[in-house]
Amino acid sequence: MQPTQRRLANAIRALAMDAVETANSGHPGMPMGMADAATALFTRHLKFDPSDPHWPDRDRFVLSAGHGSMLIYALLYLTGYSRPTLDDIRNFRQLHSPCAGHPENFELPGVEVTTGPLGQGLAMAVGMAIAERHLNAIYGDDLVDHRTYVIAGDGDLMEGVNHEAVGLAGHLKLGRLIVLWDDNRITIDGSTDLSRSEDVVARHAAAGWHTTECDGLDSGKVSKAIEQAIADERPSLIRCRTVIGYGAPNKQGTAATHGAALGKDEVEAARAELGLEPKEFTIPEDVLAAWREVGRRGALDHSEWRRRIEQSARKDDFLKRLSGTVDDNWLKPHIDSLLADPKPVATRKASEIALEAINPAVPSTIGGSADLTGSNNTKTKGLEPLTAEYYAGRYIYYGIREFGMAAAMNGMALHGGVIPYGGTFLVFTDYARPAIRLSTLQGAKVIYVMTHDSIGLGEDGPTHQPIEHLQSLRAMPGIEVYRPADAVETAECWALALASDGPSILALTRQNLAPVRTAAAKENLCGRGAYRLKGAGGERKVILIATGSEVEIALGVAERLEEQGIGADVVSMPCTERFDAQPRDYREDILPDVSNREILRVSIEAGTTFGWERYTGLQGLRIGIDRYGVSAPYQDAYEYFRLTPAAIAGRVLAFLDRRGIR
Ligand SMILES: Cc1ncc(C[n+]2csc(CCOP(=O)(O)OP(=O)(O)O)c2C)c(N)n1
Ligand SMILES: [Mg+2]
Repeated sequence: MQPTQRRLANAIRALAMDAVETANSGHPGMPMGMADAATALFTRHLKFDPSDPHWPDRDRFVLSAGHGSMLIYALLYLTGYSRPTLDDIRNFRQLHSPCAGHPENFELPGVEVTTGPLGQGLAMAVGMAIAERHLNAIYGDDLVDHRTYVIAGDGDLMEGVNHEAVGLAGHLKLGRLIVLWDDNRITIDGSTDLSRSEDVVARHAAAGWHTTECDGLDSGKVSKAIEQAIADERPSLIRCRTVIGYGAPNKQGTAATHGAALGKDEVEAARAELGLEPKEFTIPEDVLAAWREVGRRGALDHSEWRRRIEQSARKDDFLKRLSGTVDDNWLKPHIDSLLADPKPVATRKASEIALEAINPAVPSTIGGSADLTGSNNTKTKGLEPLTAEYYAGRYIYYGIREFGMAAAMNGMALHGGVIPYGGTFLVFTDYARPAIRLSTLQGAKVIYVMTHDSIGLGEDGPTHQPIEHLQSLRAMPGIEVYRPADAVETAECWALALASDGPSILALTRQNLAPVRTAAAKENLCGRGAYRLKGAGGERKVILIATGSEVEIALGVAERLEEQGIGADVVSMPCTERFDAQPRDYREDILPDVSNREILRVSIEAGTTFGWERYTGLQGLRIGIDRYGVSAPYQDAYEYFRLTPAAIAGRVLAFLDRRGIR
């Protein structure tokens, strides 16, 4: 006789309880409360094949309530993924166990996304559902036909990003997105009555979602609700009424089960209550066998898909696209055309011109903007909007949803087959920052097109003028921040971002910049992160290090210094992270020994000077802005902050005099 669904679910409860107890850390409540719902999903609906976790047409499962990580670890183990092993689970939350505190996409192939920061899993799932419909529109049902399932807690639905994600999903009618809400009415502080009185279901309905409710502790009822959700064309919210920590007789239904081990006595009591094996980490043979059988079932769908792709005329195209490799044959002709006709251009415009070459050559790009399309210059001529009526479109109007956009882009990138890029003002990376951080942690290939990158945006004033943003983004591990100085550098940076495995940020100007790169180069110079744009005429006394719009200014400063007989290099540094990764002799050549007091190093960037000591040395001079900006035409703002060639040259000369170098 087959074990009941409840016994299958109890295997999840047992593993969650034991792992948290052993680690004396973690969250047993959510996995225990949602075990039946997860069992319904995994045994009856989810399309997956543990023998090939990367099968492109698998359903995506996102545990948005990432604190309940033991739920997914238990499911992956039970259904027969090669990892985690039972030993991995025994080592839950310990150093080097893939069963990390929160699910990490880079630790276990069955974990699609990194979750834990509440709200973002669901918001990423929206991006996955967009990518699925987009690829379906291009390649058809034979190759792309899957769903995205989410388990979300009260916290996921309270976070602000949820409103952005739900609004976007409803607008785009993402019917392949199905969210199971763990409605246990408990969060860390206690009852949700403490902090929430909105009607969550009505809010989703108002956003164009299909909604339904069920007893989340009855897997048969959850399964029926999932069937209804599948049948409905809208995105679905299934309100699963559950009890947190279900099965722990004295603690269930309370916040005590949320984030701490149950304790020995309570675990024993739960074992008795649920009829579990007396020994920890022990799953009855018939239960494990039944779970493994569930895991094997997906092989059939998978082999049928394989047969279809083998017969498909689009096979090579599809697989190449999913591999993420990108042609860069657009780059050279594009740069040649820029060099043939040099003219002043804002780098945001240069980015658009580059995209005019990129988008036809790289069909996997999906552009977009958080309601600043005309300012971010993200939409090229050929791009049709991606809408509920036309998923094949390659441009998304995200609305004023920076965080939602960034999270959706993470989901798209992790889904695979698309390369998302999206724009807003650089200052509003603050609104998107938690998702940018998850791009870096997950290695998601997302390209952030962040325009209006300094006081150079002018009249919009201090609320819109980034000051600390560039340096704070550079401080984030795992992302390349590019600040190109002209159209050629912009094209080079785009090529680097497209070739990267991870996320990139392009910081681009609103104001026009004169071309600084006027001759063809043998290599992508921005690839070095920093390079000598102009060598000193006379004996080198000064190295001017500048980025983006300040490179042109640095050239003006150098001219004035040379007139005074002071040799000055100008180093353009579009990407500090790349420069730091260069071999030592290259770095030494560009920026010789910091302690060399005979050569003054000067950084010039229209933003905080914080951190530039790294390249100027403490003895160097750092030119920047260490306060908020001003509302004024940009030339006046530059004058006001003394970021002009004349003013900076004056400061450099005075500095040299003080140091006795001149
Ligand atoms: C953005 C964010 N803020 C705070 C936390 C810390 N945190 C983890 S779980 C949790 C409570 C979530 O409540 P709920 O989603 O209802 O989960 P349950 O207690 O029901 O398992 C909080 C505040 C977090 N992980 N992410
Ligand atoms: Mg809750």
